[in-house]
Amino acid sequence: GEAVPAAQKSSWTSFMKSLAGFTGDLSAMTAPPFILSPTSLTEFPAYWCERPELFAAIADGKTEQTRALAVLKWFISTLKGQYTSRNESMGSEKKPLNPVLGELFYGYWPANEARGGKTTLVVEQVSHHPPITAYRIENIAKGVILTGHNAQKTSFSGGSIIVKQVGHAVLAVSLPSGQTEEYLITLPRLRIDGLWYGSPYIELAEMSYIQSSTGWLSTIEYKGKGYFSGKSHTFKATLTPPPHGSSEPTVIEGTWHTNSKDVHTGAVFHDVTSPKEEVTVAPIEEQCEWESRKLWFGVAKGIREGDFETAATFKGKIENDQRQRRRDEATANKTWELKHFQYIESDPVYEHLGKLFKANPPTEDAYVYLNNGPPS
Ligand code: 0T9
Repeated sequence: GEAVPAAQKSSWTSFMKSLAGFTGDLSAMTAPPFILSPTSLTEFPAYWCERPELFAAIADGKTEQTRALAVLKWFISTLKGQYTSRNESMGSEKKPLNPVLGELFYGYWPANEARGGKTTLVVEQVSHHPPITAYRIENIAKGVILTGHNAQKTSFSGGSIIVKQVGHAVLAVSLPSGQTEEYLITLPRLRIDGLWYGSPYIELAEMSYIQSSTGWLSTIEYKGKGYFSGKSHTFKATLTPPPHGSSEPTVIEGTWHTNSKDVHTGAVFHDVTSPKEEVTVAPIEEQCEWESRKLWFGVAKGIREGDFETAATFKGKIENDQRQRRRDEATANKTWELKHFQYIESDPVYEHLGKLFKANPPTEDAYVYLNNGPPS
């Protein structure tokens, strides 16, 4: 294919061959230099809040229904960033840096009223093998909080990588009444296509759900080219009222990377054609050793400048350091301690809200936030 540099053609072909029949941890596989991204997966949770005004606006909904719609609108509006932004910034999907255990990513969105006020982000790599990333996003003034974790199960089929996302997120809104409303968010399946040409891109498939503690449920169905609209990145979302109520469902249709409409009224629902606001991060000099951009600095610089030897040298150092730490822990009969999260085997919110829409699996583990992020 054209996207593969001539000198890396054979290494891309062998990478593709090793993908066939592959199941397990894709992130640990060595890939040819042209497909490497200088960004670590610990940065990805920032995609949840690149339109922080939509996140904040959830608190302004006057009814259970309007808040459920605001959650759906915010969620749909994150998809463009989550799943197409590497294509926009780097020409195709790329292989992110595989975070080390304990890697951190701190960021915030400034206290700008037009963007909903100050919002903060805390991310921690809570497992290396398999990779699991936990995150917390808070707009304290608005009382809107998102807590979640992400892992992936990957397989290869029909020339595409199929990614099942493992993990979930819980969005909590504190209401003026003193009550807290919760939303359980599940994640869509991904297909990574375009691999043979060396220009991978993501399409979303199947369904994801947003179940509110009020009973309102959003069911989001994803289709790509050749399905019901023939267009890429198509979705249909249905917000269903709680059973036994008198409200009507709302149906939204559109493409998640552009805009969508309420099918009955024709009103615009979401529109992500306006500029987003990327997360603000402290300058590297002020970061601690575990913060992603500081930790990966040498590797990222090498990748950006096409100096893959330097990138590999720095990567080797990070990996050796990690191996040594694991050996030391084994000798001392200790395990790595998480900094901002505590593991729980079953998330009570998932268990409770998952029942309402028969979530599969019926229970999931989670990482509880310890409320000890950096001062903001
Ligand atoms: C959570 C997101 C996730 C992480 C990435 C599959 C993937 C790692 C996980 C699911 C975010 O909220 C959303 C977006 C992109 C997902 C990544 C895309 C991707 O390719 C990687 C995997 C591990 C690879 O690097 C595959 C090899 C590569 C050669 C294909 C580009």
